[in-house]
Formats: sequence, structure tokens, C-alpha cells
Amino acid sequence: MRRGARLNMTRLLLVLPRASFVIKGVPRVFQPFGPDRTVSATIGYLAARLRRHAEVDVFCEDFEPYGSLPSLPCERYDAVAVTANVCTAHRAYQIGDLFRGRGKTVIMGGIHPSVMPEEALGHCDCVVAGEAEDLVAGMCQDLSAGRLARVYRCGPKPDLKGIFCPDYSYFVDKFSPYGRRTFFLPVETSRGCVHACAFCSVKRFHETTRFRPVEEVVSEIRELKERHGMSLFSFVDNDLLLDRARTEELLRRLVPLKIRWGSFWSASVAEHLDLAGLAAASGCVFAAVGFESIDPAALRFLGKGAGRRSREEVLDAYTAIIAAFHRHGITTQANLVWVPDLEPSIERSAEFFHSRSVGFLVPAPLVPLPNAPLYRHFESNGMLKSERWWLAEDYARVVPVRWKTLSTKDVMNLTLSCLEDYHGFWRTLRRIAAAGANRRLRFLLVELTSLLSCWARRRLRLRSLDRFDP
Ligand code: B12
Ligand code: SF4
Repeated sequence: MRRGARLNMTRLLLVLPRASFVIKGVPRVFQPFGPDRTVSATIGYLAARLRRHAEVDVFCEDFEPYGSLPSLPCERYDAVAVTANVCTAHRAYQIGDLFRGRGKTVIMGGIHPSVMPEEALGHCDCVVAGEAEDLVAGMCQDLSAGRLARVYRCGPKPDLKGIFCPDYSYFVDKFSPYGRRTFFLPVETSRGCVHACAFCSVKRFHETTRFRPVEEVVSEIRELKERHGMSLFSFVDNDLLLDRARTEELLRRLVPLKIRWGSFWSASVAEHLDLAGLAAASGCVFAAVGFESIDPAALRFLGKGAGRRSREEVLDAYTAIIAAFHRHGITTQANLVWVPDLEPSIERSAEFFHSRSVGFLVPAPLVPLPNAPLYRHFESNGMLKSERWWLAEDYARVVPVRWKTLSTKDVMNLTLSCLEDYHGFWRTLRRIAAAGANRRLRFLLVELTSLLSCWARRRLRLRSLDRFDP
């Protein structure tokens, strides 16, 4: 925990609830990209902003000894501020109840309390709904004057010019038995998204698409590099290619910084593959692409633009994307979504990405996020197992949609088998052998870490499959 320096100010404890993805009992070396190694952009940007108005200590559950939050002395804080998304909501509510039980004021913010404020207010005293930049000053003032409102709602979207450089000192100071805990520092360059995927809640949260001035992004990276001596970054934009001209400008300005970075891209990068070379020159080493599926019907259902094409066109476009990134030494990750009852298995898509030597595969059964169009679709068709499925004990094991063709156990079993097969020993070896010399070393590292994570997941599966409802 990091102590803020100034006294006689409002004192806040800023909490990032634990995610259910750290598998208890499995050594952390098998979980190389677990949440206890992922620096939270939310905490970093929020801490920097809040520290202008309050004394702030940060507590991220996954970075602290397991179960240590309840015994934390909280007398010195005026309030406990908790961030939550759909996956941490359940734990955030437990934390809210815990501190309220001790007579503390609890404030919640983040995408989940923003889209479900009434639900969140059952576990806290105040919800900061939406982007917080223009709200926290008033909120802190009201808190110290004892007139905290129940809801602070973001009106006009904040100007992204002048966002404060994130404060990652809490994370960077953390060490584990395996050395420095954090791998990369997240930087936000835009908000919102131009796409309209039917399972996603981002559009409702951000409403518009806005960009930070490139100049400010560049000086932020410089400052973080200098401050922490780290040169590995991740851009936490929903899609780094929301506006071609702006992305090009950003990439050009990154070249002299000599950093390495990764980010999310949507499959619409297929129209701009000439940027792959510039991306590599600017330090891009990792591209996570939301391919979701190779099946046009599934893509249409998900509201993905690529679904307007024939299967051959989809395969050609995906092949071209992967080839362009690989040609420039950029490791790729394919994010897949398995649509209920439309595809017999997720295996066919996985096979395709294996044949194209994609290093990471992230397969998942479709999860309709609260307030997203597909949530309402499944709700009105009586296909949701529970309206508030995110309140289940363990998010990682929840399949919220009732499938007609498969039991929940089979869906989870097949998804995990797909992941395990993909990152099995021989397949891994085959992909490493197929990788060009320009990315073999990096690829080797990626593949080996995937292999380790997979062993960890196998342990999770062995212990948890029996607990799925049929
Ligand atoms: C980057 C990212 C990740 C990264 C995180 C990397 C990192 N270093 O932080 C990775 C890849 C690990 C990841 C994983 C997951 N993610 Co994600 N991720 C994002 C993404 C693209 C950006 C989040 C971010 O950092 N934004 C920048 C910060 C500054 O903004 P912010 O968090 O919104 O915070 C602002 C306000 O909300 C507010 N605020 C936030 N908290 C609080 C608290 C208080 C007290 C106050 C006052 C204000 C406040 O202040 C901030 C400044 O305005 C978002 C999409 C999005 N645009 O939100 C999805 C998103 C958050 N992810 C999502 C999901 C579902 C997941 C996963 C569950 C996916 C999965 N199946 O594995 C996991 C969960 C991991 C976890 N433990 O939380 C969903 C959540 C949906 C929902 N309704 O909650 C989102 C919205 C994407 C989507 N398609 O809908 N993710
Ligand atoms: S899933 Fe990603 S690409 Fe699709 S709308 Fe949401 S943020 Fe945009």
C-alpha cells in the first residue's frame, strides 16, 4: 500500500478488488499474466486525478497477501473508493458491505457501477457514474463537507486534453519472488469505439469516440519511462485504429521513443495493413486482434463488420492480417467468442489460427455484458440463466447463457480443451518451428508462457468442472 503525502486533506483508500482469475494453489510462475502482474490503468489514472484533491492510498487485492483486506485498519480513511467492472462486481460488493459494516463511507465507480448504479447503491453510499475526470473534485469537496450525493453522473464527456500522467508507483514498487512484478505500463490514447459489437457495453459507457492529443500521449510515455525505467507499454484503447490518420501520426511520433508496446486491434485493420511496418518500427511487438470467429454467421450475430463477407473473404482477410503482423515480427493473439448454438465447436476457428501460427489464443463462450444489445436479446428469449449472472461467486466459471445444443459443462469443457490443445507441447513446437527468424525468439517466449498458463488452467479445470451446473 502506498501512503499519500499530504495531511489535513480528505483521506481515501482506493481499492481494486481481486479478480477471480488468479488460481489459488497454483504457483504464480504458471500464471505469468495473472492479475497480480497486470498494472491497472484505471487505478493509475484515477490515483493521479484523486491525489489533486485527496490523500490516497492504493490497495489492489491481487497484489497483496491473499485475504488481507478485511484486516486492514481503516480508521484513518474518510471513505473507501472501489472500482468495479463486470468481472469484479461481486467482490466489489463484498468489499462495500465489509467497510460499510465498519461504519465507513463507500464510493464506487467504473463501468459496472456506471451501468448498474441502483444495484451498486445496495453496497455503497455513492456511485460516480461514467468518466470521472470532471466529477472527482466536486465529489471530494462534498465528502469533506459531509454532503456526499448518492450519484455523481458524468454530463458532457470530459475533454481528454490535459489528462494527468498516471501514477503507477504502487505497482512498480511491488516485487515478487520472481523479480519485478509488473511487465508493462498501460497508457490510454483514446476513449470509446467506432464499432458496435452486440455483446459489448463500451458504446453505452463512452457514447462518443475521443482522442488524446498525440503530443500529450508522447510526453506521458516519456515521463513514465523516465520515472520507472521501463520501456514496455500497453495501449488500453479499445482498438488502436479508430481513426487511420491519427493512428498513423501516433505511430510516427512513437518511433524515436524506442519503446516496445502491445495493443488491441479490431479486424478492420485488414483495410490498413500498410501500417504494420510503421507499427513495428514504432515498437509494436504484440497485437491482440478481436477476430472472434471465422464463421460469417457468428460474426453477423456478434455485430462484427467482417460478417458481411463470405467465408472465403473472411479467411483471406484474417490470413492477410496475421501475415502482415508476422512479417514485421509482431506476435499475434486471436480473441475468439463462441456463439451459443451457432457453431458446433470453437475448434474450427482455433484450427485456422493454429495453421497461421498465431501465438496466443483466447477462446471464450459468449458473455452478454449488462446493458449490451445481446444481453437484451438473450433476456427476452429466456436464455439467461440468471438476470444478474455477474453476482455469481466465481466469474471465471460462469456461462450465463443457456445453450440449446450443449450443457454448460460441455461448453466449458470444450472451450478449455480447445485452449489446452492449442497450447499443447507438440503444437507449440510446430508453431515455433514455423515462425520466421524475425520473431522466433520473441515467439518462443510467448509460446512458452502460454504453455505455462495452460498447465495452470488445466489444474483449474480438474478442480472445478464438477461444480458447473448442467
Ligand atoms: C485494457 C482493458 C483490459 C486489460 C486490462 C489491462 C490494464 N492494464 O488495465 C485486460 C486485457 C487485462 C482486460 C481484461 C478483462 N477485461 Co477488459 N478492458 C480493457 C479496456 C479496453 C480499457 C480499460 C481501461 O483501462 N480504461 C482506462 C481507464 C482510465 O478507464 P476506466 O477504467 O473506465 O476508469 C475511468 C472511469 O470509469 C472512472 N472510474 C473507474 N473506477 C472508478 C472508481 C471510483 C471510485 C471513481 C470515483 C471513478 C472510477 O474513472 C476513470 C477515469 O475516468 C476496457 C474497455 C473500456 N473502454 O473501458 C475493457 C473492459 C473493461 N474489459 C472488459 C472485460 C469483460 C474484461 C474481462 C472480464 C475479459 C475476460 N473475459 O477475460 C477481463 C477482466 C480482467 C479484470 N480483472 O478486470 C469489459 C467490462 C464490461 C463491463 N460491463 O464491466 C470492458 C468494458 C470491455 C468491453 N468489451 O465491454 N481488460
Ligand atoms: S468489443 Fe471492442 S471493437 Fe467491439 S464495440 Fe466493443 S470495444 Fe469496440
